[in-house]
Amino acid sequence: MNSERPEEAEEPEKPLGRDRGTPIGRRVLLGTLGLGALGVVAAPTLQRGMESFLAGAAEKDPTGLTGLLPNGGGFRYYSVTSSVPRKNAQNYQLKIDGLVDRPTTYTLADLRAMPQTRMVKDVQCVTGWRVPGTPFEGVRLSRLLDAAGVRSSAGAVRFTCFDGAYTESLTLDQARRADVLVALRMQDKNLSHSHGGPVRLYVAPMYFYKSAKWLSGITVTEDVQAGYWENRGYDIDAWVGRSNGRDDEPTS
Ligand SMILES: Nc1nc2c(c(=O)[nH]1)N[C@H]1C(S)=C(S)[C@@H](COP(=O)(O)O)O[C@H]1N2
Ligand SMILES: [Mo]
Repeated sequence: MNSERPEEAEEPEKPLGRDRGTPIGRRVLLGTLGLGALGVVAAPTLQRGMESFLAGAAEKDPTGLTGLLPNGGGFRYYSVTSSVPRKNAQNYQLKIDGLVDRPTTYTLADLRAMPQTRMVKDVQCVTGWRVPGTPFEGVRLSRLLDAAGVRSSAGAVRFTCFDGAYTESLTLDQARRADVLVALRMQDKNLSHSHGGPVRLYVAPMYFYKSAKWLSGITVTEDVQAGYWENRGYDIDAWVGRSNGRDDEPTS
């Protein structure tokens, strides 16, 4: 039987500003507004603290709904694991192996000493949010592949992360594009832990799930292997505007 007084009649939902189209439960809405007030109080002086607080909350929210909280830049923080170890210049390592002549392990200092490429493009997540004109800076992946000496039998590259769970991959042709970086900086700052620092992948022309955070391994392989989200339904060739049934404006 139908309830005579459905809850909605008493509590009409309000649209949530920049996320009008997102279906969002009342409890989450109220939580968001509460944190919004906190943000207004805390943001001017505690932006960094707020960022890590939000990142911590996001890490415990597999739905990604904490991404709707105000975060000063339009980004949402995603992690598929509940916690991620912190790495810095003292203990960070990036290992390149697989079908290469010269397997190599780079420190952060090694990567910083290489020629850096900076580009400014929109970021597009497959769930719909887009952040305009975001600077990324780092070493071209093609340079690292050339230095390692890719063997002729190779056809793809697989990426692993020190969160211990996330994976991605690209064909060798995609990986060698000039707009694919092993990024050390984002928004003209060293990559923060929440954004995948100290080093993340940046695949400018593809949906942001390709840009693996907390990058720790690059393995040259024969064939493309589906990554974490691709095993859960996302397209392997993730061109912005030409995949995942979406028609967003291309980013690169
Ligand atoms: N290691 C790792 N990388 C990741 C993810 C993740 O959960 N873990 N999420 C992906 C997705 S779906 C997006 S939209 C972006 C989010 O990046 P951000 O947290 O810096 O906004 O990271 C991508 N790379
Ligand atoms: Mo995403």
